[in-house]
Amino acid sequence: MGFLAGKRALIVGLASKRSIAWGVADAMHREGAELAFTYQNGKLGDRVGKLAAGFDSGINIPLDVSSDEEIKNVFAELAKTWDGLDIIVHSVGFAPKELLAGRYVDSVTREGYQIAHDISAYSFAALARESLPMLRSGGALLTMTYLGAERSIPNYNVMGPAKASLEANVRFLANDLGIDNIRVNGVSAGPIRTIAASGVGNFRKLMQHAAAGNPMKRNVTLADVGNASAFLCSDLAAGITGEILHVDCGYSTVGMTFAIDEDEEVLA
Ligand code: NAD
Ligand code: 0WE
Repeated sequence: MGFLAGKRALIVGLASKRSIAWGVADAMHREGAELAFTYQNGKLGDRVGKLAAGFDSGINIPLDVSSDEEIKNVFAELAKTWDGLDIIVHSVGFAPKELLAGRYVDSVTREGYQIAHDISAYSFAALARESLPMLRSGGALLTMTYLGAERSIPNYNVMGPAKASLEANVRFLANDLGIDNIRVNGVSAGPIRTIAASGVGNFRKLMQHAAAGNPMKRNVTLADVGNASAFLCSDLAAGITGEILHVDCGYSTVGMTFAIDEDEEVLA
């Protein structure tokens, strides 16, 4: 029996087979969780529906997290088939494309700042609030974050402050919901080539830099992130809340790296 047997999970942020949400759904499905999905818009509805079917799920609900009504509606819809919910995976992030280029100081605007924080950070708190009536004891909320929350990363720009806000949301929600035996955590993933990443210039170079600069000399995989996420949402992690778990092949733990094969006498 899988370590998520008997758990019901809502997955928010599935767009393709390359989505981090797909890696999480795959690991959770393998470990015996029952899954439900949301899709951002009509264009994605059919695609997400087919992916959901691949995970033995017939639940696929529209959700644009910029809409209060749609956030409320998700749980009204879910309550028609499920009498309770154990897990929410929030795997959503967005900033207007123009803000993810050039210098932060030049690109940031009031409207772009608001959109990035609304979609990428507030939406996690809003989902938590609206899900409370159906969330069961032993449940867990999980979100996906990135090192740009903690350190400046070229071009990540306004998403850095948005992820910092998201990570603070993890800690504040964890404090509120702990008494109800509901845990709240984040996974800080290393770079993965997803749809969100493919819109970013020079992402290949960033991936190479990340692999060369971490102890394992490789990039993280959807399975790496999915397995850690499944663990955090399971009873195996019953004592872990308010935490950001780095799944980045150790990139964030090193202070300096030397290139392999070069400068042999320095390494020796
Ligand atoms: P993705 O494009 O597959 O997923 C992003 C999802 O966000 C999509 O499903 C999209 O529909 C959804 N979304 C965007 N705006 C929305 C809105 N208004 N309402 C509802 N949904 C909306 O890309 P991904 O890389 O899997 O991104 C998932 C999460 O992982 C994001 O929070 C991202 O910041 C985070 N993350 C990604 C990486 C990476 O390198 N890919 C690394 C660390 C963290
Ligand atoms: O969080 C992300 C991606 C976030 C993202 C991506 C896009 C592209 C398309 C948010 N909004 C948009 N808006 C769009 O219009 N990551 C962690 C992946 C990522 O994005 C970067 C990175 C990394 C890593 C952007 C610049 C530098 C590094």
